[in-house]
Amino acid sequence: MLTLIVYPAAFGAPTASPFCVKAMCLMKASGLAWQPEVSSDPRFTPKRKLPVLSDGDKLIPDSDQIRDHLEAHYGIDFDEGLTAQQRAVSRAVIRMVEENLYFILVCNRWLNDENWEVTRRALFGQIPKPLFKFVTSKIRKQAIANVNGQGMGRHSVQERADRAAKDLAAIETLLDGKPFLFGDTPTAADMSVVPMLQAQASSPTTTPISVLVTENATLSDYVARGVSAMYP
Ligand SMILES: N[C@@H](CCC(=O)N[C@@H](CS)C(=O)NCC(=O)O)C(=O)O
Repeated sequence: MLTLIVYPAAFGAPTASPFCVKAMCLMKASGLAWQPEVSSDPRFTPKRKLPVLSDGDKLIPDSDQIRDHLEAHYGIDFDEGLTAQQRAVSRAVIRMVEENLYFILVCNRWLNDENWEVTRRALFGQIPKPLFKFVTSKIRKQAIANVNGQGMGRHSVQERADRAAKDLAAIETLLDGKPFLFGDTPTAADMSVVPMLQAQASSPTTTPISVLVTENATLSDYVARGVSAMYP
């Protein structure tokens, strides 16, 4: 049995991490027998991140590598029916949400002081009280260093919202009235995009970023449709 190691549920999603949700959607779409295993501690995984897929004696880290593994070893094509052109667009969209929108999400959850109070309780509520503040402050410090190193943390909230708005407009244009990005059926890009938008929309407090999804009927409907069709 395949086992997918993911973070616990939070923010109205089956797991706090959009990459873990994506991997869960891939597992569901694969039709293979699998089970989730919940962990809050990625320190002992191959890349010290989650998700990780356990398949026999192999540990496969990273949602992209999990997709590659499922496609290579189980003959699955998550982009079945797509043209070479659509597959290229799919790849670009996945990179846009995972390498840009994701860091905007991290800033929204971890930099914003009000959101952070909710985030730390949602993600680390199981840490014993005497250690809670110390441990969570240390983790936050690292998260802030990461987004500053990546660059997104150096932008103002408004600058981040302006960037997010352009990515979201591109997604809306691509949807163009279709239920999913490339037609009536979800493909790999939807499995990256929907969890990322759902995470932006379920911001602990209303922010300039969260309203870009919650107040946009096309995107909100798309997220609701994707959650119902793709989430386990
Ligand atoms: N490229 C990876 C990203 C995974 C990722 O960034 N996971 C985050 C949670 S959203 C994580 O485990 N972070 C732990 C850390 O950085 O210490 C993927 O697609 O799986």
